[in-house]
Amino acid sequence: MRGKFITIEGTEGVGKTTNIQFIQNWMQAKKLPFVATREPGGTPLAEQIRDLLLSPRDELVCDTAELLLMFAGRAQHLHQVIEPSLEEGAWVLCDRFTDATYAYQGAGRNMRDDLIAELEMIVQGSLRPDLTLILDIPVELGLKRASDRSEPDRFELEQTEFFELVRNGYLKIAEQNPDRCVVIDASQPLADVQRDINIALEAFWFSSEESG
Ligand code: Z5A
Repeated sequence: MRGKFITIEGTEGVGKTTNIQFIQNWMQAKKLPFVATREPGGTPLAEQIRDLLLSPRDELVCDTAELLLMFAGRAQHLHQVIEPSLEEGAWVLCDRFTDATYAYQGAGRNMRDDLIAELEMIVQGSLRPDLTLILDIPVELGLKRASDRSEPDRFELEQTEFFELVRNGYLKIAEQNPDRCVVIDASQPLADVQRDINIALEAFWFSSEESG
């Protein structure tokens, strides 16, 4: 049976990396074969594209180049990792996917949704995540958490207003895709965030089992 595709999303410092380990533990407890991966990245070529995208640089990266690089990495990642894993029956847990493109390049950089949708169709066909957990947090709190942890990358050098647009972009995606997306209040203490993630995973598991 084909595996399930789960993505985790949110603005900077929401706790994706922290909670991915928790989700992996949940999958292990269910004895599910799974692959954990990330975007941009996930293959040697796509990781090189990630470096190009995230390294701060003097040259201004134009919005179209940024968008195309995101989808170039995604095409390779899908071809080499995501599609074959799902096909073999593994669950795929991905740290960010195309919702990030709608949120960052679409809402954040003001690129047209129909243009992103066209690239999405070319690169993914009909493939969409089965479940998306959107960790939501006030922007200032996320930026503080991220800056306490590491040096800023090219995206983290953006202004607060940019991340407000991105956050609203994610909330709009959740509103438009209520069957696929679950918004988790990530400003809570970690134990409460993980309780809510567990509820979302169990509900998804139950409905997947029901539908065979
Ligand atoms: N991007 C894009 O523009 N378009 C696209 O299509 C895609 C991506 C796919 C790389 O993403 C960049 O690519 C990203 C968008 C862009 N922008 N940036 N930067 P990334 O996912 O690799 O990088 P990130 O968003 O910066 O993730 P992050 O900084 O690694 O944050 P995180 O994983 O969500 O957070 P964390 O490391 O788990 O937690 C941050 C700190 O908070 C850490 O010290 C934790 O211990 C702490 N933490 C976590 N949860 C809690 C709670 N509940 N309470 C207290 N403290 C907590």
